[in-house]
Amino acid sequence: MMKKFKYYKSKDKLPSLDDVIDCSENNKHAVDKFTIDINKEIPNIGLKDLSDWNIYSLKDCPGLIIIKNPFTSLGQRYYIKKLLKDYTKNHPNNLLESRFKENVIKDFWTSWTEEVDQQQKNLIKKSMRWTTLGYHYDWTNKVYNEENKDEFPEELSRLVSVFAEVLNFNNFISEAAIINFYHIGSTLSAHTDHSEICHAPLFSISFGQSAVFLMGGSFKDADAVPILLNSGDVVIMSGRSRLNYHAVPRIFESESQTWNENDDTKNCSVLNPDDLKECISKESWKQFEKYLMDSRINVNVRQYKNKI
Ligand SMILES: O=C(O)CCC(=O)C(=O)O
Repeated sequence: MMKKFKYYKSKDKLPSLDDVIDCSENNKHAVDKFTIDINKEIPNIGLKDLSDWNIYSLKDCPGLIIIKNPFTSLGQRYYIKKLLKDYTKNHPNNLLESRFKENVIKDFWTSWTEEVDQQQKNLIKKSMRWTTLGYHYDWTNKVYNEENKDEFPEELSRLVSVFAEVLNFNNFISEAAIINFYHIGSTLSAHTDHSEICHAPLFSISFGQSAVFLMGGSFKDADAVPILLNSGDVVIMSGRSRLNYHAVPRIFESESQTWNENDDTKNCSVLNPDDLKECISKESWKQFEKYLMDSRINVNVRQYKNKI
């Protein structure tokens, strides 16, 4: 894991991405197609028809499942807006806990969009690293606790329940989430997610620029598999992979901007119309687009306490 982390992180010598697994039919040596019941009914919450979903499991990582971008273009924009604007408001994040506290940071999105000084704008943007939802993670003691929790955002919970149901993880309850904000050049070092009492599958959804995601084993020294993650991709760490080491050594500019392909409202009828308007309007979407130019957002949702 550490050797591969160093290799893909390298700034001096650009790493080759030839060995990075792009989950698709072209990589049959590394992935298996995961079949689902396409006749299941799913709500119109910005997801493609089930018959258009492509899901893979990784031969070398039992329990790891990847849904390749199941979102419609507008569906992606909708959740991007939620993660950047709505879920950063009134939820713990590193800006509120840092030196910005003394300044006039009302909330991350308002501060970033209203700031006129480009340098300050970049500083606010680049300083935002995480927000927590539901049970708030205590980073110092690496625990969750009963006294520090909010109601989990309903729409994010509904989205993850749909993924869980489609994959037959039927009783999943969203109880805690971490939103990670990355920029080109930022990394997340090798770690395991073991603070949850319940080791139900972990759902990790990414938007914006692409990343190399490393999936390792139960020891830090074990080898890791490099996987390409693009905007909209959903990683599910279940079974044996749930407690394995993983890391993000590289963020890089994606080849396509799938969140911009169209603003077709197909399969979006259950989403909030005012929020949708904000994603469709060229004027209001402009700020989100600017943010995404060199950024990646990842939200990973965990069941903390309740046993399946
Ligand atoms: O950004 C990612 O894809 C992974 C995030 C992650 O591993 C975490 O927050 O624990």
